Amino acid sequence: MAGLDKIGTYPGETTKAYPEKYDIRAMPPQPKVLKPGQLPENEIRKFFEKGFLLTHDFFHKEELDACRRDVEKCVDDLANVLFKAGKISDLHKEAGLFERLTLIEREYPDANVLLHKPRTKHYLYEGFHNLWSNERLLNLIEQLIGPDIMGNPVWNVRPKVPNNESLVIPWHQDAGYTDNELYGLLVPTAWIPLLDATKENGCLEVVQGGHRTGKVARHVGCYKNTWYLSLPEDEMENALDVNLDKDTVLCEVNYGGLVIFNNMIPHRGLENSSSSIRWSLDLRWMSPRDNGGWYGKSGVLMRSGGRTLPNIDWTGFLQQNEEDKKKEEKEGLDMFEPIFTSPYFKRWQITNYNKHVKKFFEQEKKGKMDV
Ligand SMILES: O=C(O)CCC(=O)C(=O)O
Ligand SMILES: [Fe+2]
Repeated sequence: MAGLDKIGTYPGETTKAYPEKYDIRAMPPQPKVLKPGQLPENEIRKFFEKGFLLTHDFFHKEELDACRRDVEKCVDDLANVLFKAGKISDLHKEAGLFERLTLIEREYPDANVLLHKPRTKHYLYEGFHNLWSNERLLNLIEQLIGPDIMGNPVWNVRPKVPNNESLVIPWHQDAGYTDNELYGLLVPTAWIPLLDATKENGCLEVVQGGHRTGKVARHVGCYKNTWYLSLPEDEMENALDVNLDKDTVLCEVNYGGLVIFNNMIPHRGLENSSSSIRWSLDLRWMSPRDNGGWYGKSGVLMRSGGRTLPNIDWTGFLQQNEEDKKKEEKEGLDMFEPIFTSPYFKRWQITNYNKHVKKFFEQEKKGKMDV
């Protein structure tokens, strides 16, 4: 992890910079005739110049409605698991998608964390994988990374429950979460809200142009009571040559639209001060050439030579989660505890030892003693 390029005390730090992997030099040849879902070259250029693009009215209603139904299933799955374990006394079946988890959390605070933990993680239901490999969406991603496309193993269904501080995601670059070897690998993310995303309900904010130095700035862990890294504002301005007053862009986007951003651009998810849960999906892709992944986890091949595979190997892809489940069990971790741990905690300075960080290092110590 820490190579010769290491400059400071923390493995995530590096003097290497990869501007050419993210700026206009990285733009693949653009098609003369646009396929469905593809955008004109001047729009695509913006992705490389500003680090993100925002498109309204991209999806058909049925495509996202299927995801809403799938999120309902994920919440139902979670409610049933909690109910069977005696953690909640009411399934709140009558509540709608935008309220149910809030009601569950009144009885079981921070139940949302369980959607990210191995044994209670949201399932990759059909609506989700259909969206991830959606033909028009892959046509657009092809304009960013070329005709061979792999799904990156980092994907999330995110609830932003109103007024829950543990769901506020501070400024960060996604690359800050991955190994240094992946810093120069372009990973576009599609951030897709399942309702109109507004400033009030906690939409995204990005710092345009923050990718142009091609550097990962110094992150610190972990923000307040979350498991998220954060990028201090002065560090961001100094290291990434941005001016927050001028470069911050609020990304309000309606149901049907999406924001696509690269893994070097600083962004954050605002607090939800509305009364509805802000559900969203974040899906990522990479080129299979790059051989990237997530701490030993590989992606899922979706498109080769511009053609979507007739049988994407979702089963093989999901099999990888079985290892995580076994590991969680073997390590004696409580599957219901709303604590999330991850190897990226080791990569940066820890300035706030909250429950997530403490548990991680406790486990590390235990693991070393068991060897
Ligand atoms: O959904 C959010 O609030 C932030 C999401 C984010 O940081 C990401 O998808 O990379
Ligand atoms: Fe992010």
